[in-house]
Amino acid sequence: MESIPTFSIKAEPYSFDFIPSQCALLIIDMQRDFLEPGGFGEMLGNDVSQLRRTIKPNQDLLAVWREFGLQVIHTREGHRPDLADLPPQKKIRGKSEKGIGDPGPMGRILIRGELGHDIIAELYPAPDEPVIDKPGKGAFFATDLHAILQNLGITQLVVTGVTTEVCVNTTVREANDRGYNCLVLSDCVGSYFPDFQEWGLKMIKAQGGIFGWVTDSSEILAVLKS
Ligand code: C5J
Repeated sequence: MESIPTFSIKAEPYSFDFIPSQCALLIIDMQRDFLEPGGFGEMLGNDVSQLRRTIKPNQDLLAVWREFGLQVIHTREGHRPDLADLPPQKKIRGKSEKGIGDPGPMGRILIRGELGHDIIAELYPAPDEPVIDKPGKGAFFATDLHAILQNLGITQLVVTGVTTEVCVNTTVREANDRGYNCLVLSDCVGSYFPDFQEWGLKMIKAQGGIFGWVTDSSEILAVLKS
């Protein structure tokens, strides 16, 4: 029987067995409203520079990933224009003056089809890269992500995007429960809050990798380029 090419990547809590043919790069919610100055995230008082530092490492990784013809999948958090998939409690939580569905700086806030909901130009999906529109924080809830991964024969995910403690952590936990091995890249995920960034990563790799592995993009790029 032919063996499947597997490469060891330095990671925490121990090395990750990277199988390129069974691995997808999952880029979470790199949307204008979360990352761009003047967007919804900044309107809420968040420091978008904490997220913007992830753009360049994601771009570099994506370029190499595409060069090797490996699988890429993007996600976007957002809702139907008629708000039928928006839980009322998600709409009112936070008690902010403007919330999901209201007119925002880049169109209706977190509504599919609006400018602010779309992915930033620097990481814009290629036509053959699936984009998962998710109504929740986790990319598996109420989406066809699991079916797509199964059809592609994917068993492991390299996870990047924003925000570390919210949509990245929720997705990694959902993936873990569905049997996927997740490698999270610390320089390619971001939080508005530096301590949540630190603890969000610690929670993934704690207890022998209870939800997955953590490394940075230089480790995987070194293997891909070697
Ligand atoms: C948030 C996300 N933070 N993509 N969304 O509401 O993490």
